[in-house]
Amino acid sequence: NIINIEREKQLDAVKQKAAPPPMYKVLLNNDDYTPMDFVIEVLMQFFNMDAEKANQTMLTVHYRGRAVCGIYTAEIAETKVMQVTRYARQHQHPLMCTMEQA
Ligand code: TYC
Repeated sequence: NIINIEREKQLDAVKQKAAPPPMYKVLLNNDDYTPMDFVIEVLMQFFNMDAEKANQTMLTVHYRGRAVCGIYTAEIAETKVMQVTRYARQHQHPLMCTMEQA
């Protein structure tokens, strides 16, 4: 009956969850000039990696061309890209940090 139909609609409305936001991979790209130790430092400072994980990730970039450093919402991913790029340029390194939808 109509009462129960309306009641079910209310329950469905309460159960609705917000759609998850789109997520973005933040990547480092290889180049011939940025020192390995600088890349490791970036991975530890901006992506919260321990020394072991940072070393592995740096080597993945060095040998394979790129690696995912983290996956974030758009605003956080954009901030990582800007912070890493500013830090690399301050130190006169050409390190490229990019993002793409996960
Ligand atoms: N290829 C660089 C070198 O041999 C090291 C490097 C690693 C550079 C990762 C960038 O994202 C990078 N010194």
